[in-house]
Amino acid sequence: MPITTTNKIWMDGEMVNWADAQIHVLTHGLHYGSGVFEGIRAYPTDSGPAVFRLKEHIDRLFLSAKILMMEIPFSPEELVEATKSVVKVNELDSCYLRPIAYLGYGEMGLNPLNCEVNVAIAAWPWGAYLGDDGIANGIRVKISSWQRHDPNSVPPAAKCTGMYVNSSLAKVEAVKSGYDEAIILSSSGVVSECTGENIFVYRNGKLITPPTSAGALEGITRSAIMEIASDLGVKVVEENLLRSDLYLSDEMFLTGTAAEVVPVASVDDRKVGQGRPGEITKAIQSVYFDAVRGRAPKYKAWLDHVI
Ligand code: PPE
Repeated sequence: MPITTTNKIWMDGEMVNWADAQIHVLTHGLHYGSGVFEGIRAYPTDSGPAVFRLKEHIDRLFLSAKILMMEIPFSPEELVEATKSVVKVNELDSCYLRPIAYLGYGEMGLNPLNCEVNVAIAAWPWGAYLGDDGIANGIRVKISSWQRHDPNSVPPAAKCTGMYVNSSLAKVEAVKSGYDEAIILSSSGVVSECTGENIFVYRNGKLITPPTSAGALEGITRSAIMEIASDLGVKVVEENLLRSDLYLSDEMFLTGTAAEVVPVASVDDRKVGQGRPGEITKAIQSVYFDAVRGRAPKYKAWLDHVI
């Protein structure tokens, strides 16, 4: 998907023109994957654009940085304000936002402790990550031959740039094989997550999502969906899933900031339920889309208005 450019990018405290938001080729993060990032969405509401769960995303950025022993030279409050200012200055009604903190230029080698930490926040319009048809009718997924990295090699709780080589390998394999998305198993063989989404399965009257110990990111959409599902009276549990649990599920969907809530129509060519989005999935999806657009009073606290 070619990126749609906007006007300004926030870099280390200043608004910079999109085309001038450049870094040196010897930036540490480029060579060693030493960056942490977030993906956030802003949606149109009746009272102007609002950012979904902004504080939670910025807090997670700081938790990722803590794991990497990276000192972000701004406070969470400053980055919350900076993120909102990027939406405002670019006059965006809805957009995807990408805050990133990375080890900068000046030192090379694997001891990063003397590197400076740079921070940038970009915004651009981004449509349905897995396609409009995927959101409406469901996608085809495949179990990847690539495993999620073991928590003692790269901790999945740190949303760090280097970690995404694993996700890209799995995504490319799935797409080249004619599927929309990959499901990644942990090194112990249980279901972890997708390349950039958490997984939910509905089976035997309950909604199940893998625990973080299976290598799943503690997704912010995941936690919103768990709350929405409970409020709808659906039983929600965190439990390990085997690949056969996916084959036998009645319904299945993926969640993520970029992907939003996407039904799964088949796994490894086995239909999920009737091969169409199920009733529970559709109900949850509908409340989610209302919540992000400020149409669900119960979840107003998740929105941070920009103006
Ligand atoms: N798992 C992974 C590995 C992941 O990258 C994401 C977000 C999630 C789960 C869902 O987390 P949350 O967004 O908090 O619900 N993936 C981001 C990156 C996508 C990209 O292509 O870049 C995102 O959705 O913004």
